[in-house]
Amino acid sequence: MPQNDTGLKTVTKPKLERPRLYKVILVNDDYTPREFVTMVLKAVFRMSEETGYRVMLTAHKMGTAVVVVCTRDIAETKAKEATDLAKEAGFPLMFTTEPEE
Ligand code: TYC
Repeated sequence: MPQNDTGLKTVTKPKLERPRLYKVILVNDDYTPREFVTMVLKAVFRMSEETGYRVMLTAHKMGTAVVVVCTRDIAETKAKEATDLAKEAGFPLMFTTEPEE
């Protein structure tokens, strides 16, 4: 056991950091129909009609809305899945991710 000049033994406790969490962000645009945005929120993020509509409306009014907070891996997968669904349907709808402070 190492000793410092106090003569006391020093014990180092390994500190495990919590994994950083990421936000999935819904971005407003002028072209994607409201119903389509709500449908994607229901399909990809398992939201109810009411919650999906409310989140869609928040992005529509504020420019962006936080959809969910989760691990980086899940956030990136879901954001891509949702953005790809829109792309396939010919809409510019975008979901992005960013780390939580
Ligand atoms: N602004 C779109 C419209 O008026 C609807 C919309 C809402 C699009 C939210 C994207 O993230 C969005 N048709």
